[in-house]
Amino acid sequence: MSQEEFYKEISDAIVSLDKEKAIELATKAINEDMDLIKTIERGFGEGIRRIGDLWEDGEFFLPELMLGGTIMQECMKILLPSLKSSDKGIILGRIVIATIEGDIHSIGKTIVGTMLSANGFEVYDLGADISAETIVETAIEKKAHIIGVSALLSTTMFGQKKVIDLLESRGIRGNFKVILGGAPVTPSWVEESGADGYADNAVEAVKLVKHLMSHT
Ligand code: B12
Repeated sequence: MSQEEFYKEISDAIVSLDKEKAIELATKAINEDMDLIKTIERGFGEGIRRIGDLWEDGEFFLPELMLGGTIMQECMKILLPSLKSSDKGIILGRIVIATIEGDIHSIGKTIVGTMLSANGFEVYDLGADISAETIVETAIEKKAHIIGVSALLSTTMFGQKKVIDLLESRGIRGNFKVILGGAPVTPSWVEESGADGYADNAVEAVKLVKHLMSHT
């Protein structure tokens, strides 16, 4: 079976909400030493996004969206620890990452955090539904170089700007680079919100953070 067929099989297992099959394929990817980041993005990520589209088109309902999210998280529990194990123990920078208040989408943010940690960054993942105040307080406390804020809803996206506004009102905007991510985030939103950059997948997020670190 080609790699593409394998990714398609994973994506189909997620869309069919076939938990057993999805877990079997995640385990296979580990056992056969496959490219885990591609497996996540092109297999699992693709499948869960198809579920989102089906939900938007009215073909899937909330229970299916929720079940898809749960299966995805189960599979990430299998895959993400193996990404982490490639950590080489060199700290390239400190990052505080969270999904903004009012938003419980955590899967993409967790993948980005794990990839950054696997690439030598010290990552403080605060979880989802986190206030701008908590994010800023933690960044100060941990002496972070970078703050990553995720938002998956077009409504909560505005909360990303709250983090930047808060840093500005405290006179500490220059101490941190702020990066954004999540499906609704666009280059024009990054500009409008005053953030330092955004990435639409975990591989790009690592490149972005490395680039920003070289300019701190
Ligand atoms: C799974 C899912 C859920 C799960 C979340 C489970 C969990 N623990 O995360 C559940 C079922 C809980 C859920 C709930 C809801 N959801 Co939902 N959900 C999704 C879905 C299908 C997939 C999201 C996902 O995990 N994608 C896979 C990951 C790998 O991709 P990602 O999140 O985009 O992350 C990547 C990049 O964006 C980037 N990235 C992400 N974060 C960051 C951060 C930084 C700093 C950087 C640099 C990069 C970065 O890198 C990641 C890795 O590649 C999306 C559809 C979609 N197309 O996004 C809808 C979607 C986001 N949901 C939607 C909605 C409306 C809801 C609900 C409001 C539904 C409801 N009526 O209750 C609730 C929201 C509740 C709340 N208050 O938050 C809409 C949002 C519409 C909008 N534009 O506002 C979407 C787009 C579905 C749709 N097509 O309409 N959802």
